[in-house]
Amino acid sequence: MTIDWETVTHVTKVDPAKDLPPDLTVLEGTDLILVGGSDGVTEANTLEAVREIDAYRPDVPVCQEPNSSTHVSTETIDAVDALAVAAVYNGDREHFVGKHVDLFTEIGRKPDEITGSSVPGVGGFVESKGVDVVSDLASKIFGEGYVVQNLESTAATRAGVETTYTPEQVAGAALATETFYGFPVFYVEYSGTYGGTRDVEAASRYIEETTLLYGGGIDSGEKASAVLDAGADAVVVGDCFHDDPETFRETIPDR
Ligand code: 1GP
Repeated sequence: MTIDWETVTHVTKVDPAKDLPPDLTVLEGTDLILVGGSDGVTEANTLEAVREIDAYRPDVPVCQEPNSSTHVSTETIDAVDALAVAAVYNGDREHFVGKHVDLFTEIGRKPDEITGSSVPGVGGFVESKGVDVVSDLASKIFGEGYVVQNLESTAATRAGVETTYTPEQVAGAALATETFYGFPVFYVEYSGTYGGTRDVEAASRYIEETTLLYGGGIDSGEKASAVLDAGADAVVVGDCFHDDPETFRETIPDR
């Protein structure tokens, strides 16, 4: 399934290290699922969460958002519609460049597993097949330009974020995403706390083609509406989905 970003206004962030709500009907109305987290995530619990959610909502795209290449396998790639890979502008080098090269290096190795190209004598046939497999895998991946704005969050610690961006810098990162890096998504990340609308307003000035996501502390319809009204294309809701599923329903915009 390809992602039609034009139709996405509500994203659910599922942390595979946490339990899913017992009643998955709360997912009615969400437009896209991102499966990933900062703590306790493994390839196995990612796969389990992806499969459970995909079985319940086969009609919405389910994406893995890995924070390590060790959480990605040929099975997770097969199980998801896409892989969303964060590039953290205000993180350390590892989180803007290093992990991505690791991930693509890992993907470059997968054809050996899939095609058995390490077997001597199969030669060019497998080699060319291998290239196809690599480009198939790689085409499932999209980058997210990220700005992590809550220094207290695990996401900030993990990504080596030591300073937040000013609204002017957020706008600059948004402009760079749209015109220079070309990631399809720009993500204002306040993970765990509500950051208000200031950064979204700043970022939205420069974004036309890029999808602008806001995540962090959305636990009411009012906050979701405020962020969408400020220019976000979609809100991302994580904690509230796991901690208070009934309130989570209110974060899904009426259509
Ligand atoms: C986290 O942006 C998401 O990556 C959602 O944040 O968990 O605070 O809803 P919350």
